[in-house]
Amino acid sequence: MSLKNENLESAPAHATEGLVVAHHGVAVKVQWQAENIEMVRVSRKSGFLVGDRVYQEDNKLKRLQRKTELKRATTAGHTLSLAANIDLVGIVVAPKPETKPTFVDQVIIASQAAGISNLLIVNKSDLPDFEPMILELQRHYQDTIPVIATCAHDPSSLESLGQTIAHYGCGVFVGTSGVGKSSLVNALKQDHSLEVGALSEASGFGKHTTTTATLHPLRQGGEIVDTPGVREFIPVAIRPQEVAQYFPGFAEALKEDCRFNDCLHRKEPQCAVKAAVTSGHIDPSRYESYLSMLEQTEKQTQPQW
Ligand SMILES: Nc1nc2c(ncn2[C@@H]2O[C@H](COP(=O)(O)OP(=O)(O)OP(=O)(O)O)[C@@H](O)[C@H]2O)c(=O)[nH]1
Ligand SMILES: [Mg+2]
Ligand SMILES: [Zn+2]
Repeated sequence: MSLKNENLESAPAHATEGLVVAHHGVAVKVQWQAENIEMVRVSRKSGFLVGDRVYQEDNKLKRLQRKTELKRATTAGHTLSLAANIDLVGIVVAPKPETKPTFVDQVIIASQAAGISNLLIVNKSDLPDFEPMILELQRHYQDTIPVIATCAHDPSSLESLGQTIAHYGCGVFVGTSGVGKSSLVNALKQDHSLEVGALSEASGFGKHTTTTATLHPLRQGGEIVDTPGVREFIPVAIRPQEVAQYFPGFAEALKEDCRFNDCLHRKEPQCAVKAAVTSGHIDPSRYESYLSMLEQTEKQTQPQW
């Protein structure tokens, strides 16, 4: 399997362009035209991703240049690529199950670093604890990214979500297992093609129902990629200095200069970020989240012995 032409921007004139809509290890599902979907065998290490634009040449599948690539690191330090050519990452959270507090910040930083826009989707608006949750998230994030309320069981609540995805092009849903990613995709497609799983009665968490990423064209326009649930989304290849640059809610404070150019906004004197915390412009809990992301990033960038 050769990927030599991966810096081509469009398929050669003699070839038809397709889109990878699912990945099954030794084969990828390619959508060539509206109705023509085909499984194409590939080697396990071929590196194709859902969202890749591809064409066939000499009986081989080749991919075109990627506009973006969304990646995360595992806690063990491996890099996992989730999808290619994504324009919008929809971070899905819900009152139940809970999402790890730093998750939203992790995804925003990883997306920003990859040049991809974000949207925060607060799902399960029908649950009783929804209102205080969305108010808190709006307070923290709405100056940085749009925050929208949805109920996957109420199609009328999904209009703005569908329009936003269509406006951007290709979206992806990421979030903890059980928050309703597949339910939202089903509702947007107005079918029940994706499996949905009830939360575990014992633990209250999701049961990791979705096990592989799949891409779905939407009737309103655009496409959406459903992904398996993850608890962590550790950004890959980010320098510690970039954490503050991408951290949601820090932009205003960073318009002022810190004393040191390479300030990490931790213990350094005359720091614009710490001044904003003291004056109440940055919430102390947001600053704590920043410090934990900074620490995680430093661990990542240190050589592993
Ligand atoms: N009350 C309520 N339940 C919802 C809503 N959206 C999804 N659910 C339920 O939440 C549970 C999990 O939904 P899924 O769509 O499987 O969640 P997921 O995020 O795809 O989970 P994984 O595939 O495990 O990552 C199911 O029981 C859904 O019916 C909603 O808006 N309101
Ligand atoms: Mg799912
Ligand atoms: Zn500083």
